[in-house]
Amino acid sequence: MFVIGELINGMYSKIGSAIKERNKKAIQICALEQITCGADALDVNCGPASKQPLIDMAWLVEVIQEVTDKPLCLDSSKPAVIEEGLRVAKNKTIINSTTADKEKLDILLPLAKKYKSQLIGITISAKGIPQNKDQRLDLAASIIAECQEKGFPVEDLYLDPIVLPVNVAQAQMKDILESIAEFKIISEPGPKTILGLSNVSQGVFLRSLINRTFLTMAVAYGLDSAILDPKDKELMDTLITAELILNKNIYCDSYLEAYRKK
Ligand code: THG
Repeated sequence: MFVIGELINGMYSKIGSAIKERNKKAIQICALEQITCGADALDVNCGPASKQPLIDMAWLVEVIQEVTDKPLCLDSSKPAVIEEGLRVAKNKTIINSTTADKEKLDILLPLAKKYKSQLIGITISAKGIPQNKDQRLDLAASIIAECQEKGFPVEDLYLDPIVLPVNVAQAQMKDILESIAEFKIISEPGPKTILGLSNVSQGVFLRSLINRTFLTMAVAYGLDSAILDPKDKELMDTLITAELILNKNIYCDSYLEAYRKK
């Protein structure tokens, strides 16, 4: 599982103020802590309250890459903000994200090619959030078709079925899980799959339990990558154990420890 740490997000009040006050240390500590806990890459999102998102994104990328060369997942709904991140990034990048809308793909696919970035496609369109698996598959197929048309390698595409909070969309959880398996067989070669795990428990009690249960199920459906809180130790232990059971890492008595040292 390719783990993307979610904590550098202006949505968290501590990070929001660190961005505003240009508190470089706080961002760098947050980056390094997530990596120590097992993050393979870091999501970078200046948050909904940012008044100068282009400048904030460039600052975040520069500050983070002073302390790590892990890939950066540039998270914004505004293509100009993503481009600013791509422009200053020395590390590998993942664009987070394009929707299935042609206008968005027309901007972000050429950018991904120009900067040799990977790309996350979320199965959402101007028509709104999908309500079932068929709608998710239709949107996924149109993103893949657009990649093929524009010569962007589908292996560098991550498709995201869009996870909704379980208390608002309980009846859709099974569709979301099945979408993960079905996205991968739309094309040959197929895309990778990803999701924003913490969405599932937003506004819900027992968040950590819900997160780790959902992640375990998603792993069984073949999930490749997740944006999550790597500082949640029980979540990371559950992930490593789920992968052990699916024969994705070698068994030994001290497998948790062995995996962390890898
Ligand atoms: N897909 C993709 N990218 C994404 C998401 C996704 N990026 C953003 C988000 N979803 C993933 N990241 C988070 C980060 C934080 C939370 C949820 C998802 C979260 N935050 C607390 C809350 O809202 O309750 C904030 C608490 C606080 O303020 O301290 O839950 O789905 N491609």
